[in-house]
Amino acid sequence: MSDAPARDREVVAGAIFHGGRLLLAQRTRPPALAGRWELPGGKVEEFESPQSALVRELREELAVEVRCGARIGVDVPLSRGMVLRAYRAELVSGEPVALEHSQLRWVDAEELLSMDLVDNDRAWIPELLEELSAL
Ligand code: DCP
Repeated sequence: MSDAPARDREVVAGAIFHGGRLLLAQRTRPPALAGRWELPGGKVEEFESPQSALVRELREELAVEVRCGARIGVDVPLSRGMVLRAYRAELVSGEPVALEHSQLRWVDAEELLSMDLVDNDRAWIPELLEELSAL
């Protein structure tokens, strides 16, 4: 974990769409979030771009190579001045594996609505649903 102050730091999350489905990942930590589902991602390091951070995080967490695409959905304020932002992530190579999550699931629009998403990620449901309905 970095010692840099958290203020103004960004957390990035990737929306990977494939075959009409969206990839969700089930968190293992912290205890308050364990078992709940999210778009995979993590903190942007100091001197790192959000795009590079997303590529790095998805490589570390899912063992895939992605290309970072456009923003999707609203900025979600986190504690300590941090902000959470979702980006489209296009799979370039590899099949996602849960290296840091307890499991992964490809969901369609109906399944997305039934998943126990972390509260922050619920902010993106309208755009995610719109994309899934258009696929
Ligand atoms: N977060 C979220 N929704 C996501 C991804 C992250 O609400 N789709 C939140 C959970 C945490 C914060 O953002 O409060 C940071 O996420 P992670 O713990 O996944 O990030 P890192 O793994 O980079 O953090 P660290 O290595 O510092 O534990």
